[in-house]
Amino acid sequence: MRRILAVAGAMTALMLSAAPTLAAPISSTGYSFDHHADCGDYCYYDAGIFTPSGTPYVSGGGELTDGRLGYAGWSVASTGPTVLGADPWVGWYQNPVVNIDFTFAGAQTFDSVSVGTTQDTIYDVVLPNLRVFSSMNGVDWILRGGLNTAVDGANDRNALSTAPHVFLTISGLNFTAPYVRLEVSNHSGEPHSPAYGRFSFIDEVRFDGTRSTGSDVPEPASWAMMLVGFFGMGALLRNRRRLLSV
Ligand SMILES: [Ca+2]
Ligand SMILES: [Ca+2]
Repeated sequence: MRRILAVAGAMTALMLSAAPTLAAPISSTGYSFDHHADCGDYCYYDAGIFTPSGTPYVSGGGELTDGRLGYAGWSVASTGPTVLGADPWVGWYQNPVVNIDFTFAGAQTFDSVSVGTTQDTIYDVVLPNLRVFSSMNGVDWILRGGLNTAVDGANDRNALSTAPHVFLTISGLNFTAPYVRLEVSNHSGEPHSPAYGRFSFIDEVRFDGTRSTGSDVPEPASWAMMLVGFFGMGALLRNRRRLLSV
């Protein structure tokens, strides 16, 4: 009987190790922010699609999660015809603090948030400050982490550079929620040129953590292990019966 219990215990351990979670990038189901098409003069809309040269941007949204990146030089078009090279970027300066609220398919466990951004000069496009909040209902928000960037000319990249830009990563988050807010703050309190504020430019927001598969039903591999376990127990019982009959 002790051996049967041992087999059952091993099965349980295997089932637990096959829990329906996966360490991976986490995709949002959508996001919203109030200034996606209202970012002031020299606005770099969240167009979501390329627009042919000479036509206005279309406010379609989606650029922050489309996997398409700009270059370190924001003025370089990534591919295709664009009104401005900055097309892959979402940017603004007349709104010093912008909240971007992401929605997920149920509560997910987040480890880090990474934000693609760039800087040309400290009086123009500047690396933003970031904060991450979570919410269970999309209304009440809890601060989970953040980082302040130095306003430093050492971060400058040529506006025509085709090198990769930086990702600012807020790590060690470890919270579980269906809503995540990214607050982007553009150093507006710092001295800046009177003609332009300091722009914040973002081209992509990435989330990493432990993604729920959204199901408690055992996966095929788990079923296979259970069957192996049952057959193993059956074999043990048959052996016991044979021993008892002898
Ligand atoms: Ca993008
Ligand atoms: Ca854009």
